[in-house]
Amino acid sequence: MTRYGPMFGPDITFLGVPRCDLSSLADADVVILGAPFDGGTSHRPGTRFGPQAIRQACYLPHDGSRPSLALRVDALQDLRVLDAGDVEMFSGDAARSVAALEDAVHRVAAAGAIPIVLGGDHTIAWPDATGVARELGFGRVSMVHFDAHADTGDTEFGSLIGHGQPMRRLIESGAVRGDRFLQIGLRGYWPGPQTLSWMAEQRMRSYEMTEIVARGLDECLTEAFAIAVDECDGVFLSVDVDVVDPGMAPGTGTPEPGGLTSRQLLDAVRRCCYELPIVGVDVVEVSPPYDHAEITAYLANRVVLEALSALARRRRGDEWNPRQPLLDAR
Ligand SMILES: [Mn+2]
Repeated sequence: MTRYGPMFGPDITFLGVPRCDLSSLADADVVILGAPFDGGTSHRPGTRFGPQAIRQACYLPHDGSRPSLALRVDALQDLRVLDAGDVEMFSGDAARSVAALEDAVHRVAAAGAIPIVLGGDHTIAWPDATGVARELGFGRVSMVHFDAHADTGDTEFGSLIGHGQPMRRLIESGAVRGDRFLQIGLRGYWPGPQTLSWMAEQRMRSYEMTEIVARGLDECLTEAFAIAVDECDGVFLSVDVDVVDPGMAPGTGTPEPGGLTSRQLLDAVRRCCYELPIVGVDVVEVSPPYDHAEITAYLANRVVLEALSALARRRRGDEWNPRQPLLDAR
């Protein structure tokens, strides 16, 4: 099998990391996949252009090197990070698109590498986490899900496939246990009582922004992490960029005021990938046509880098001290 090309735009890789195809992943630690899909959006589209925007949004050379000042690792060098290009996802055929993505993610997981999927609308979390669970076992992978919205709707416009429904599909199929589903950053005016009752029946744990503000994000994360690792072998991290306040992430399809700051999201992603046994990541809902000054694309690029850097630091094995000064003569 040859490498996926770019579905749209020039054939670039994430910050210049080496290309790969899915038939030769033997030495890969992390494989980046593009999921250029917006056929599941309920409102503003544009996320089909997300993967390319996330790959390129950076002011430094695309040289496959990014030394993290905070974590003292160069994830793109310390880990074998490869970019497989974009899975072909025709937004007019959601069923075929999600099947193709699930197979691609499964191939990465079966090779022992961590898939990092660049969305795409949030529909893709369903095939992403399913593809990993097919390898590690249904019910063996928990979910940490950053989002303004629960994404647990039953149907939308009469369809089971869409960006408001992936989390319900994952729980219904048994890929992810409802009681190992941790949602961070919910707010606003959706869903209604019926869906909330269904979520309660599944014993999902959802941290609404008011609780996060009252208790502090760190305390909520610590509590969520303990649930995520209980009786599970790995954790899937799904980051919907709309968890961040639209003032700091305007380029998205369903903006909801009053979210996390970009700093909070970056720190939270770092904690997830440093403290948890992460087996897959997706970063979704970046819609470049609605972005301004690439604010949202830059944030998503840094979310991916923060995840990679924390994975590299976790793999190095020595303890990380967040209070250590940058310029330490020792
Ligand atoms: Mn979402």
